[in-house]
Amino acid sequence: MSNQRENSSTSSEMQSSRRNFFKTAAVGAVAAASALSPVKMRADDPAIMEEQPWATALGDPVTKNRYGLPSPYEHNVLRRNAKLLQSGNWQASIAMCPLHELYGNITPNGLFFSRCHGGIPTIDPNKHRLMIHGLVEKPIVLTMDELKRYPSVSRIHFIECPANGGPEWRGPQFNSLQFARGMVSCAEWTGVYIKDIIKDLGLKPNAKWMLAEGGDSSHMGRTVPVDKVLDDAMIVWGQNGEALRPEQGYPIRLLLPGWEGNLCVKWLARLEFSDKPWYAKEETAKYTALLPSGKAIQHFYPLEVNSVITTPCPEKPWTDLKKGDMVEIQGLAWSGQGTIEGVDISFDGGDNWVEANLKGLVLPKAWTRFSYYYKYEGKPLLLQSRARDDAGHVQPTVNEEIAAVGVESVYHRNAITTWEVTEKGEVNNVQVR
Ligand SMILES: Nc1nc2c(c(=O)[nH]1)N[C@H]1C(S)=C(S)[C@@H](COP(=O)(O)O)O[C@H]1N2
Ligand SMILES: [Mo]
Repeated sequence: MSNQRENSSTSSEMQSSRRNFFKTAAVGAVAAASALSPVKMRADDPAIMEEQPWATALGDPVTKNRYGLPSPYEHNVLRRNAKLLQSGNWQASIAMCPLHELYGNITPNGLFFSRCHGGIPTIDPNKHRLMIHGLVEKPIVLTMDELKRYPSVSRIHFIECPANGGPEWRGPQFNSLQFARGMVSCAEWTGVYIKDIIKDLGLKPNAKWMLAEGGDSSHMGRTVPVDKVLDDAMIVWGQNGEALRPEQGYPIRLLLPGWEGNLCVKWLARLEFSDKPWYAKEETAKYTALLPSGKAIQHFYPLEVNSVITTPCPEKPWTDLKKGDMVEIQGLAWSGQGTIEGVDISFDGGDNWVEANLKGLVLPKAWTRFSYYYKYEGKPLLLQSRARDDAGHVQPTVNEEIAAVGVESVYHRNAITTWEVTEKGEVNNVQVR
């Protein structure tokens, strides 16, 4: 009944009901019940007292966008590219995810970070094949339709480039969340577990490694231990309910949940099983961690527990807040080695900690959103988040991380990030050791 009344009410009825609301509402009671303090009853606000143009004329036809687009008012919500991270040209480059503009735990496909070594190919799925060969009993070449006949699963996982945060080993380089931390995103992936394909093909006992190769100009040959492949590696074709985007590897990519993003070979064309890691045989690239001793850790695949506060951040400061305002601190936490168990927040650069709430889904090897309701006091802060996972890992301080691995490595940086909040509410990327 009440729905029907709403639907049939005329705009003048609606306007008069708004006026009545201002006559009868007990301002004090509303303010007390609200998280916003104090609420201003904007009886003189034309945005509520007058009809807006979009309420008095028909809108666009439903056929306007066959594939929908965000509101034009969201035009600033974009992936962005940093010169510092550009390796020669914009084909071998990276588009960073605007972490500060996201809600929940899923990255919309148009904003998913994208790292490419040879540009984004436009692959005709009818001409794309997946070859699986090497130390298998029955080598096979699959069309995309054949691949999709395997029983599919959908799983939510983040992908992170191990170079995320890599420019900042010696100190902050970007006064920006997007540029400092935007090489990570999270999606629901649909595809098939490789172990289910392997059941058909039969793996030879001496198969210890799998080479994955892409169909793009960089081929991105990567080699991974077979244990991981038989655990949870997937070949995926779906991303958040639609086909993979070209930037993410259309028509198919390899997904190694929780492991370095570079291993998740896009535009996947070939899997070859072998008794040796490929870089022992050829010059196939690999990512390693260079230690202060000059030695390097060679096998370094799973990503560590990590987190960052997304509001506030340099792009979303607290300059509009007044003393006493309640405000939600939010951020994202993830671990390649398990499920996020908790996130602590510090306001004083790590001396004291309070526990944040985990919001929404809390899944293994997936983004987990955390939240803390805070009364803004207009004083300077050193704001930090510290995530813990169920494998017992805790994010290190900058000093702890440097003591363990030095500063020569580009990859796997997961030390605690610090946002300096000034008296005016501006937010800066600083380093607290
Ligand atoms: N074929 C191919 N696969 C690739 C790459 C590439 O350039 N070519 N880049 C890799 C790197 S370094 C990363 S971090 C991830 C990034 O995945 P995304 O672009 O979907 O974010 O893809 C990996 N897979
Ligand atoms: Mo990467």
